[in-house]
Amino acid sequence: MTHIFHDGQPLIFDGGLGTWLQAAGLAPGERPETWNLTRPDFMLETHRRYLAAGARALTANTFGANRLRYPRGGPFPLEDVIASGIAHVKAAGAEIPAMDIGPMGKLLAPLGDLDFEDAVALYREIGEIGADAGAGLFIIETMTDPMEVKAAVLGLKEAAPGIPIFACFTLEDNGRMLTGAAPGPVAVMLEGLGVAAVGLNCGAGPARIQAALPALLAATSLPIAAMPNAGLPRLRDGAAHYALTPGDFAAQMAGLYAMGATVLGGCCGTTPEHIRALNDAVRAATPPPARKIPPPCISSLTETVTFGERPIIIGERINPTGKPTFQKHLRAGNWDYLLDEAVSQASAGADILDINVGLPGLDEKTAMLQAVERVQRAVPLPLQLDSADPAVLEAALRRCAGKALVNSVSGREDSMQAVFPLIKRYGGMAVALLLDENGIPDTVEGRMAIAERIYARAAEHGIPRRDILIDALTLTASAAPDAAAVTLETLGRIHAQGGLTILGVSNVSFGLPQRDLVNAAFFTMALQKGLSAAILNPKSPAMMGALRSFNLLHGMDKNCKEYIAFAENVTPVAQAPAPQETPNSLYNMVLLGREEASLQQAKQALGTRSPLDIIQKSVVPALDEVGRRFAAGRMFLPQLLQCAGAAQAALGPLQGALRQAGGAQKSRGTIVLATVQGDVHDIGKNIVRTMLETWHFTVIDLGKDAPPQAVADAVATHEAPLCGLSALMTTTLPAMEETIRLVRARAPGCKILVGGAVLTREFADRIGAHAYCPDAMAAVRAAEELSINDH
Ligand code: B1M
Repeated sequence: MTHIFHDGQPLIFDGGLGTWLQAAGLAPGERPETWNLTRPDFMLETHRRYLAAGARALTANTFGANRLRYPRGGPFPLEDVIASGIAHVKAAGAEIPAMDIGPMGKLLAPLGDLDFEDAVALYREIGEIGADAGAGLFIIETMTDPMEVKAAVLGLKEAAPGIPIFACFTLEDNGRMLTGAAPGPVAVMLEGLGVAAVGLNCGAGPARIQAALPALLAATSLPIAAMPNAGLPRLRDGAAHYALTPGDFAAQMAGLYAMGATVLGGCCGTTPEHIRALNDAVRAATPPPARKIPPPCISSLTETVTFGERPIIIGERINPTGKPTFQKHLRAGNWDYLLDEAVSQASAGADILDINVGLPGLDEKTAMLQAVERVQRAVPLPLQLDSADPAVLEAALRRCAGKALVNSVSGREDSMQAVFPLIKRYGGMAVALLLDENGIPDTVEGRMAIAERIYARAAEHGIPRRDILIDALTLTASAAPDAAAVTLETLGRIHAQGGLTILGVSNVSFGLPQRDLVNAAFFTMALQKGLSAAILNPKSPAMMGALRSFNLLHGMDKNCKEYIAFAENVTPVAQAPAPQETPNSLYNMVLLGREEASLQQAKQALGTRSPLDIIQKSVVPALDEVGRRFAAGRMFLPQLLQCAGAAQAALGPLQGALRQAGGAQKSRGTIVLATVQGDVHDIGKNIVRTMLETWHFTVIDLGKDAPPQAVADAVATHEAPLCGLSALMTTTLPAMEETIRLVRARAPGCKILVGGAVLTREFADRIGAHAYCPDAMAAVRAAEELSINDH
């Protein structure tokens, strides 16, 4: 990386390209990257101006160049667009010719329909083209979903492992990414994935980046990039104007440099003049203070867990070994059971959750992927991925949202050869068991020798000691009375050498009565020897009592706050956050995101209540509460998705019952129904569909995110007298207006019904709808009235 970073020097990038091209006459709808082919002289001149302004790295005009936007057989071949873009920055004399890589423009599943591995393949393809064309650096920019950044990094690494990657993302007003992810934990994940720099770009300007910078600087030792817009855009004469002059921009950027951002450039609205001023200001500034190396850590997308500061608790309960009920639910695909374990361990104080789904006869890889995806949606904690099969570990590491703990590697050569490359490729910390081809040594010396071998082999794979947690192995005390002493002595020695340690505690008491008593004593002894992390049942009051007491006695619990809070709430099984209504009601199950339980509750409720009553009084209020918690920042997108899944599970039997009640009858007319473009909310629209079908309308359902033209075409093709549109977000109301405009132009006789939480009657009137429907029943009444009036 020496050719990219000059010691102690800031690395200056260029500024905005998209806005620069717009100012030069890029037409609405015209793809900026096509100018690489149609306006090569202009592009060359642009890059030269940025070079003259002091940029060492020039970004090729390739931000949106991907297969989704440049399909095969189109007028501009993707290969040519990218290759010419990179050729221009090279011809302009770039010291670092960087290939610019933006989001695919489609949301990843489950929010959108782009599969994670398909996204990896799309990025791999452009990485290969870029590498062939001579890119010296990949810069990923303007990402809003951390999983898309992960897909991009994996794809680019697979395409060209030798080309360094910078990964930049954009924050919302609340300082988080669109999906609720926080910058620090995301940076931890990206450092684990092996990028060369992380940072922030685009957004509202340098001030927004300044607010997030301390969290980034504390989370990673990587160079930090800051490439903001020239402030907020204001619309003047139909064009965007950016608030910051070159001088203002440069002054604010010098402030970011002083804080520690050393990769600097501009995004929308910045020009060669902004970069010149930035270059001058930064060169005149005092270099930032030396960075601190953050402690070893893993992360989810919202939380970071560090090792070596205080004991860390890893919940052991998601593991079917010896648990017949868990095994039964796992085989039946009843994920609620597993999610209950996840939530209850989190609320009992676990810092990390172990996930093990190995069961004879079960497809472990598929089950692991399901478990990982579901657990990380339900709880914000980082994960410990636990499998004896490296292929299962690899699949889980690809999908894991964050940087995981990998359980486990041992001193066996085959284990180290299989697991260390995975940790290097995907990031992670390792649980390393002190056993080898000859089994578990009886002596401390024997175990220490394996530890040294593990450290050495890890280093050969580029994994430092600090990323390894040594497990000195807990044996059963009743069978081997001296074993606990050997384990504790080994643990103490590793700790004395500055190494991190971990133990699965419960095995020590196997075969004894009142196991928790022995476990808690052993755990306390291990803590005293310097144990960094324990895998145990956090729902056991004895174990958590031992931990809280230990922390208190070691001065790690200011004012005894944690101990007192724990002591006040000692219950055998910690409860998940308490929702309202009676325990287990449908409302609660939707609020907790339990799919299977919601389904069962809905079926049960049908015994005593009408389907419509259940929808209106239980499902919709639960989703409203979810919406309130989301708006208040108490729930994030993964939980929102989980709750939406539970609501949909409940709606299955309810909609079935509604249809049955309707019976068979001749159609009362055709209605084209859709959620408008840009909007993926379809729960309400689906209820409206069922209700209309129940009342014997024929529904042509165009689904969600429906382009205005597609709706107008469907109305015309089916000669539909009615059209129903749903929109749930303020940002998608313009799409509703546009759809109505097209439908009315195409089929003037068609009557349009609209609904969705953000709509008002006034707005519906203003955009030319014929009926505003606050709920699904209103949609039926409106459809009846409008078709009668039509006749
Ligand atoms: Co999101 N979401 N969501 N969301 N989501 C809202 C709508 C939000 C209000 C939450 C909040 O912040 N409080 C907010 C919008 C804010 C705004 O613009 N004012 C929001 C946001 C911001 C987002 C994202 C941008 C979050 C993000 O990514 N950061 C993202 C958007 C992605 C996109 O669309 N491009 C997003 C994503 C999602 C999920 C995918 C996770 C999920 C949707 C899953 C799905 O639908 N398949 C989801 C959910 C579940 C919600 C809430 C919690 C619930 C929506 C719902 O299903 N309600 C919602 C908060 C809320 O509304 N309280 C929220 C129940 C449903 C039965 O009601 O759809 O209103 P509703 O339908 C009713 C009536 O309105 C009427 O009849 C229905 C039945 O009575 N009706 C019609 C609806 N359409 C009709 C059409 C008709 C007639 C009647 O004629 C044709």
